Amino acid sequence: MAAFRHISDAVAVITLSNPPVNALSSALLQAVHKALGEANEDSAVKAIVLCGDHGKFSAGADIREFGQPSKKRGPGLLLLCDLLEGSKKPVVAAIEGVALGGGLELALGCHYRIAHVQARVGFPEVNLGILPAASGTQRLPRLIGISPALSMITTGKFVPATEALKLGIVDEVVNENTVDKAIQLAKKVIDQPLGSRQLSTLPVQCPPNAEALLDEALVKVKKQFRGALSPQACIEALRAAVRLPYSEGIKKEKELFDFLYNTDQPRAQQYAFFAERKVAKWTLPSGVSWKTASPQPIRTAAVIGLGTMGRGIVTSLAKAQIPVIALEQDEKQLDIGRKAVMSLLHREILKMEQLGQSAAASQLGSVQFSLDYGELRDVDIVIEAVFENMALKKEIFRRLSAVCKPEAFLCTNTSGLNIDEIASVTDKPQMVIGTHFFLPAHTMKLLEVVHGRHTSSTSIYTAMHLAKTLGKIGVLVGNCPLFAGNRLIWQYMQQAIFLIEEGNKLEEIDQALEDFGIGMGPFRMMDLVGLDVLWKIETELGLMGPTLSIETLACQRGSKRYSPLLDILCKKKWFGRKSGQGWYKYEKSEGRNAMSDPWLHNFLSEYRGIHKLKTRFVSQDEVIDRCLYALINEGFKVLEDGIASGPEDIDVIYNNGYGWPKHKGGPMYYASLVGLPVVLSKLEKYYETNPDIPGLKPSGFLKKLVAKGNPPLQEWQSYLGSQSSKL
Ligand code: HSC
Ligand code: NAD
Repeated sequence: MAAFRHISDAVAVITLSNPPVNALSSALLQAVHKALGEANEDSAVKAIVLCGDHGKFSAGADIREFGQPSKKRGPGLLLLCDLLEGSKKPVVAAIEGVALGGGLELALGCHYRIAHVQARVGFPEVNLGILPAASGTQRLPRLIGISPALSMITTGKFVPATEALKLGIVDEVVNENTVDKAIQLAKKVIDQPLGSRQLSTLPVQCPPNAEALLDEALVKVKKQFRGALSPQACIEALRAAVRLPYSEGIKKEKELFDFLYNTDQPRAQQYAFFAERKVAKWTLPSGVSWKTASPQPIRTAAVIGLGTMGRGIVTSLAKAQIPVIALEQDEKQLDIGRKAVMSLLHREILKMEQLGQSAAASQLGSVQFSLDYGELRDVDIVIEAVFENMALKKEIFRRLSAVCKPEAFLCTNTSGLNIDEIASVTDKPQMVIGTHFFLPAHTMKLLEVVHGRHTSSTSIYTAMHLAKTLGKIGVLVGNCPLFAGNRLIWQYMQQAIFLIEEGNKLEEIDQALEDFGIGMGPFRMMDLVGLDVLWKIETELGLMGPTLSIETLACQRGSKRYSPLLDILCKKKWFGRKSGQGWYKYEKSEGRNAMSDPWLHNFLSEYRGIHKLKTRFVSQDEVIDRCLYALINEGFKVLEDGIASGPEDIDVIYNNGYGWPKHKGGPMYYASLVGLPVVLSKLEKYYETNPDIPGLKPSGFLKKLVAKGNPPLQEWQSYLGSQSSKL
């Protein structure tokens, strides 16, 4: 690793080099510091270019060094930014690939910035539970103004070079060799005054309503990222930029960084970052890995069923410029589906236009609507998203097997039906695979890729690669009822329903879990997913009991507790948001505003009376404990059954598909943070009082880990034999 330097016509070129992304490790910072000192002292050097090796400027501070004792660190990043800015010789940053976090801070320390047209810049620190802490929160608003800086720093979004040019972050965007262009610019500006290029000396560009903007942003992030501290700290750092001189602003930035650093949140978010990278490197017990398998190109696709999920899947494919054939069962449904897809695509076009992208519509893959299976004969992939019904899915896969070309991948979006059974009706079970999207399918980041017994490694690799193409995170899981994510969520939903039977209001349960940080409480989530969908899943999996009238409703099946409430609502055709009524009432069908339903509250009192269920006060803590520990307990069972490769996989699934708060790392990380002995003792306590709820019975694997002395999460898998893997 070196920041080597060469001189080209009076211009010293200092190159950041730390593969693969030039993360700014202590050693690299030290090397840059040295090279900069030499360049400044060398009288032959009149200007300096700072660039990165391997086609990237820098992905920022080396996250792997976070948490290491600071005395190990050499010259800090902040000092280096100041030295760059204070250089008497002009410094030009040549940005290729990415300039993120500390990388962008270095570039802002430079006097000029040139970016390659495909480069991206940004401050993603907020996603790691911290803030740009080497002057980013103070220099950026001085360059581009408070409002765009606020948006960039609180969202962590990557800004493409062309947008960065419009915002004024870079001075020039080029399509050729960026370093050569930077050298040309450096020569041009030799001996020119640098005062106006030293960002720390400039005033912050501030509209008169800056404080109000910051207040508004604070309210928004508190609501959107409940409990997450870094977005709030980012805003306070920007407030310091508005109110204080640069040097005081820097002190505040450091103070906020130190505050965040002493909480659990950065560690949780950094864990989540590396968990995503680990999951991307899936391996099968057979030795097949992302390194040895190869994906097939997906040039055309088809989606069958344009309901809640299918329409989002079509949109997602079109966004990735993949032409799609969208198929329905009859004219009426096709018409409904067409309107829904067109409306989603229209929204995408508007979003792209707002980002200044020209000819937005032409950047989407074409969508052709059809009722004819014959049209699917040449597509590379088919994704089935019809009702959750095994007989129907089999009928469709039989037809696909007959119609599609032999190399076509046949995917099902089933929420939890047996992939092997679906594959069994085809003559190419190796091409059948689960691609489990999450609602809304065009925006949710997760794709659970479900591996059947006969699924080929090429099919797996292609599905995992498709996830990337769609801008999603693919997580490979094994085949079992409900797969990984839904197995956990089912236990959580069950607890929530039992708790309302015991006396809680569903509004209180949603509130408690949303206060914990989960994006949407269980009842609001069920209403969004569609109670009919849940009902069909439960019916197919034999989890639903017979429901007759309120007097004959059983809240017990054999020795197990059972709630008929979902069945009751579905029999009334109360399917949630889509029908305007579910656990909550909505102002209209597809409405978003969940309102309490007095009928349900009255019904529940009557129901408790008939079944002699004692209404009791359930504390918010018990609500959270029972719902979350039941979910986590199932996570240990999923690991024990070999359905997921490790706790990181479950956490990535929850962070990206189920609205788990990222600042809490994921449910398995949360369990490790709370401590496995605590998780076990709580489960034991709740199971003792509810012996008819098997979901509360502590998993054997959890008990084993506690007996082994509560090992760190990264070691859990070593306590399972590889023979348990279903992957
Ligand atoms: C920061 O910069 C804080 C500053 O404000 C300074 C604070 C100073 C504090 C002073 C206190 C007073 N570090 O994702 P990929 C690895 S915070 C270490 O698969 P892609 C990654 O783990 C940082 N390693 O590739 C993987 O390694 P593996 C802000 C990093 O092409 C490999 O690189 N920056 C790393 O899909 C390839 O990564 C960010 O948050 C890093 N910074 O995406 C950027 N970045 O092969 C985070 C990556 O061993 N990075 N690695 O598994 C990214 O978003 C993506 O990695 C890229 C590349 C878009 C860069
Ligand atoms: P939905 O009821 O909203 O839509 C199903 C669609 O399939 C309907 O438009 C229907 O007309 C169509 N269809 C039925 N039979 C068909 C046939 N023979 N040919 C073509 N189209 C046909 O259901 P959904 O919520 O979109 O769920 C679809 C699948 O996705 C299910 O397997 C479900 O379990 C799964 N899933 C749902 C969610 C969710 O949150 N709703 C999430 C993940 C997975």
